[in-house]
Amino acid sequence: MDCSFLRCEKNPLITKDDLPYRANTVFNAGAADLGDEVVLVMRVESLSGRSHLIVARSEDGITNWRVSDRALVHPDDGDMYEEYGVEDCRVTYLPDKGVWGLTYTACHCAGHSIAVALTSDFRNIERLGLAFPSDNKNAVLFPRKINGLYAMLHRPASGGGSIWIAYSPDLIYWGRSEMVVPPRGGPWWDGLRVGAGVTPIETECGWLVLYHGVKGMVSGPIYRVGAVLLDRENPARMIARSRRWFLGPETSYERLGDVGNVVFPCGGFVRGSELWVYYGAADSSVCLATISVPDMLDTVLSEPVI
Ligand code: BMA
Repeated sequence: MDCSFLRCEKNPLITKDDLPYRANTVFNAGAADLGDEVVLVMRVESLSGRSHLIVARSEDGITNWRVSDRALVHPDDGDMYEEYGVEDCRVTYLPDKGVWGLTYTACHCAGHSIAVALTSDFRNIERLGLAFPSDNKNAVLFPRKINGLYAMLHRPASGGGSIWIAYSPDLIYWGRSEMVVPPRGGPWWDGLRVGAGVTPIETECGWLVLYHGVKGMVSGPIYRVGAVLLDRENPARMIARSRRWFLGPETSYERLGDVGNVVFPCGGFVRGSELWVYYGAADSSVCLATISVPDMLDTVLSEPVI
């Protein structure tokens, strides 16, 4: 079966020209579906070279984006672990708390760490601190507790480029670490390193998790999007993994930009049977692509774990 993402014909949805102030670029965005509007938490790289997080809202999730002129999280907010910038936010609704959990990369003079924060309105946040010391990126929270604990996928730099899982009773103290998805090595499209993207989607067959996979080329890395299926009650156990990618850089806006050949999924949600994924293209715009969840599940399930 040919199961691939369908790119939105309005792509790229948001570029730096849509911002209410001058900046270098806007890209990787977490997403929240509020029903009557879609909220994106986008990474904007300012002309200083550091990134901040800014909110955009649209009723249909495609057109008429209203971009805030005040950062949700900014390196000048006074947090010493964010003074080099904040990047690549993932957004997960936490039903037991009735708020949204944000995970983003906090950049500082000692590297990159995972910061965790809460918001109820996407206007103000409550910082919960760093989940792990550096170097660590690509964190996303599961949308419910598993066996009584919050769960988070993340990517420690010292883990060989693999996705790991950690658990917490309170979103502050994290432990019980296990490796979940290693890069496949060699010439594989996800051979060099991998990192989780969109909030895990609970299905009858397991947690469907999108991830970016990086292949190292002599000309530089190529970032593509694949999927794994994780056990519902023990998400450290991988049930299946896509052998091929579902989205790769093909269009001019994915091939060319500040960092070319990059599609980088951070945000998304399920509407009906469709998965909407907001992804950064070439570190220069925010784009949207959709895919059928049942078709994606069938494709991933037809493939053995490697
Ligand atoms: C990764 C992250 C992403 C970025 C990607 C490609 O390491 O920093 O924010 O989109 O590289 O440059």
